[in-house]
Amino acid sequence: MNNHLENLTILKLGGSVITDKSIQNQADTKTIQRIAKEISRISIASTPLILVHGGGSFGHPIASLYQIHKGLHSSSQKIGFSKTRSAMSNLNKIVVDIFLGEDIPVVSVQPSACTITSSGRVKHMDLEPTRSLLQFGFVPILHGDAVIDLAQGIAILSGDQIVTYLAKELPVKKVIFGTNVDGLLDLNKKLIPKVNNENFETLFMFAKESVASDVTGGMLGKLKEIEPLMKEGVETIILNAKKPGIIEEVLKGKEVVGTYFTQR
Ligand code: IP8
Repeated sequence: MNNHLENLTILKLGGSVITDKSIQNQADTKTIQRIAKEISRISIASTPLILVHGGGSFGHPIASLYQIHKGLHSSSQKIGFSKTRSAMSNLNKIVVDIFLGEDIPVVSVQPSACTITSSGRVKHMDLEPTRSLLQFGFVPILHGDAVIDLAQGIAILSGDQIVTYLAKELPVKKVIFGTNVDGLLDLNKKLIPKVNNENFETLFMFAKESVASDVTGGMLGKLKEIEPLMKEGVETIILNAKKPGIIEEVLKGKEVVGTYFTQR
């Protein structure tokens, strides 16, 4: 891996950021546009970037309807698997086109075409295309997806799990989870600004599974993915990507409002 990847950063854009979760298949194009503009002001040469996005109102309702995350139990789920896969490509196309409009050299890497899971966890993901794209200065863009699973036939691979996997396999310095809340909130809805190995365990009680249509577990699922990142020493931040300017600031290394996860 080249030295110029030393600042490699992963930005996950949650489905709650880029879609309107109350209307099926409705992208929040204004927010995507604003975030794309903010990223266009960053030097990809000095801050190489991988983008990952969630499913929001494209992936989750259809996955939930056909219970794709529970595995293949009836042949009537097959059309649901294909529809979920297709919905994610539709959302990805919207995101990609908006980023291209801001001259950001994004290239889609379709997770279902390069990943196999077993019981919902990544067993193999071909990272060569992503690695090469980074080396040539592109911005790979991946997303949560419907994938083939060795143990249960089919599964939903969350964008959050993709982030954790990439951060384990690539020399990732920083991971940013863009959500529609300021970070992890305590029981009084107050932001928890700093988390480390010492207070991590107690946090699970604050994180609830999000509304029924989120088949990958919302904030709780996210915390489970963040735990190994924190232990590996990858700086991880949950922030509110709906806030204008915050993505640009965090990518420029400024301290922003959010929850920061560090080893100590
Ligand atoms: O929104 C799930 O990805 P996530 C994608 O990152 C699908 O959990 C297909 C529901």
